[in-house]
Amino acid sequence: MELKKDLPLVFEEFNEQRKKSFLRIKEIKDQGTPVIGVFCTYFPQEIAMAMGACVVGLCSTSDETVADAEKDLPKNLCPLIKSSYGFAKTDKCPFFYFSDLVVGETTCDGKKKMYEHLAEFKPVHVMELPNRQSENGYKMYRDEIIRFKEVLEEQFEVVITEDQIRKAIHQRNEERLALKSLYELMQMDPVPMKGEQLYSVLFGSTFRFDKEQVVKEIYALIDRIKKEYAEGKHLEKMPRILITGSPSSGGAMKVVRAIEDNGAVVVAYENCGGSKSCDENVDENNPDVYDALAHRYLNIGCACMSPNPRRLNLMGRLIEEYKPDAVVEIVLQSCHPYSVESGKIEKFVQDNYDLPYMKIETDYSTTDVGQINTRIAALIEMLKN
Ligand code: BJ8
Repeated sequence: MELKKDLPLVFEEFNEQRKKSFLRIKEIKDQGTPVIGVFCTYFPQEIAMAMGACVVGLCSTSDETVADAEKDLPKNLCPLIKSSYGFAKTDKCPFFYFSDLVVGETTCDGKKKMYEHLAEFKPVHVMELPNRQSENGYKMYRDEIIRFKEVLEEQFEVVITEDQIRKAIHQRNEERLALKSLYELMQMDPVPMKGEQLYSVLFGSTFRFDKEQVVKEIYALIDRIKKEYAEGKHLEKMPRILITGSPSSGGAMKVVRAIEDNGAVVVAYENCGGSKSCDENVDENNPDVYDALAHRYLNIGCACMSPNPRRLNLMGRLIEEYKPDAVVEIVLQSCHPYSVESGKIEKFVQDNYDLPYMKIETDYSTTDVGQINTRIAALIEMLKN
């Protein structure tokens, strides 16, 4: 990253990263590097990284291919699942196209069943994810991680050593630490950047394959932001919002835009893509790398876990650290795990922190932008008074 560039331009470049990587992935493939396509934050990336593979996120977030997906899948299915399947089926996503292996996890029912359709035209491996963070669950996921390593070894005719896994763990930890240091800047009041700008870096960095370089760029960005902040270059004081719920990338970012267009700022993302992805690192002191990975990943507080106390723990900590004035939950349509859990979340933030809570159920279309805008505007008006 050139330090001469204006900060908005740096954010814009991260924002464009997914598209830019469409070309890069072909080069990577042409060089003979295996490409592993993934769907979920529970995926232990370090195992694939240990054999030098390139890991790409396949969750699609536009409604462009939803109609194609609905020929095979029911209409009342979560848009993330339909969009992802639609891009795979129509060969419109280069990441799908170049993936040698697609890896899914047994998270929500919709995704699980979609993988069966996907396996008809793509090599798919599904990791069995326990639904409970119990001792048995951790043991089971540890075994499952080893099984996945063996699948890679067999398919790509390689040996993956524990030393290689340890190096990958360190590299991913460094990346998570850098991203966490960036989003922690939002604890400042007033904030140094918009929540949408922050998200462009969090999301864009997942499509950067030069991991060491991206870590350097993120720290350079943090230094720049701190320097400019000290010079008084920051946003005005405004109502602070914490986002939770289903992943908010792509089409669902309309909620974040509505918040920021109406004079508030998103200070924290509890959901995947934000703190769920970066909050915890893998324990590098654990001599059993598989156990360390199983604990780090199974600790994620996704609504697919039942019960799911870790989501509340993280949410409570974020509320204390980021001091939001309200919590907005994005629930993708037909996302039953987050929709059913939303009542608990509302009660948790109201009873423990006396914060207003708003649930927004949406998809990737633009049909509800006006309605979302009206509801968010009313919430922010209330916060300002
Ligand atoms: S760890 S949030 S990435 S499962 S939105 S497909 S849950 S019906 S994306 Fe997720 Fe992993 Fe959990 Fe994160 Fe199903 Fe809901 Fe759709 Fe979802």
